[in-house]
Amino acid sequence: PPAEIAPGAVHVPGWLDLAAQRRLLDACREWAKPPAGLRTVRMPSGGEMSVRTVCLGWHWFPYGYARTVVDGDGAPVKPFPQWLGELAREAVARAFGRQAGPEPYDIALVNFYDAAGGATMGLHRDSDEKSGAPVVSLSLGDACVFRLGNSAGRGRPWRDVELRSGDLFVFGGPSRLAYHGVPRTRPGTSPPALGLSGRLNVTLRVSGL
Ligand code: MD3
Ligand code: FE
Repeated sequence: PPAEIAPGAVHVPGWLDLAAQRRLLDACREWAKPPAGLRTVRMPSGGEMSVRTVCLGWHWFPYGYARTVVDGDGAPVKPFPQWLGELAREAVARAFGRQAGPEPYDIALVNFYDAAGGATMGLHRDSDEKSGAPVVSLSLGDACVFRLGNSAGRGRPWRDVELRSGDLFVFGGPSRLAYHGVPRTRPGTSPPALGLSGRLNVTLRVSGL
């Protein structure tokens, strides 16, 4: 059942069945291929993110959105498929019990957490979108500890939630600008039938651009 973890932040465990997880994983494997495929993001500070990322619809770079891979191979970003937009609207309806607003979902960011490399994501806010529409998150593969903080800063209070393969999380309202991150994954917990080593997270967003 959906659980409201914080105002506007709703967790729906096991929303995607195994067949739906497989379809999404197969699509991610296609999207990962070059050009405009999976890449390592370099921060302005010079450090590299430990997750690897592929973008659809709009290319995210620190810190903004572009139509080409401005900090990589320069290729046009892959298109955002209509079925992902429909999936996002179904996700919002399931989590919030009401229809999503009129703005079309037009960005997908796929993050790959390597099991062996111990990939994590530090606490941050997603503030490069011009729209306040809810962010939809879908998890595949290894479980992880997801940390949901507050919108004032990186400190407490926060809540740690275990995210597993097939889980849906939607972040809207007061949680849209909350700090959040992934302090650890749990290597070896991916469902064997899925055929994925490591963790994938797909976020669906409205650019407002
Ligand atoms: C809360 N991804 O891509 S998903 C990200 O699991 C990101 O890869 C994490 O943070 C991951 O930016 C966490 C959950 C998530 C995504 C977007 C949010 C939580 C959010 C936006 C606003 C508030
Ligand atoms: Fe984020």
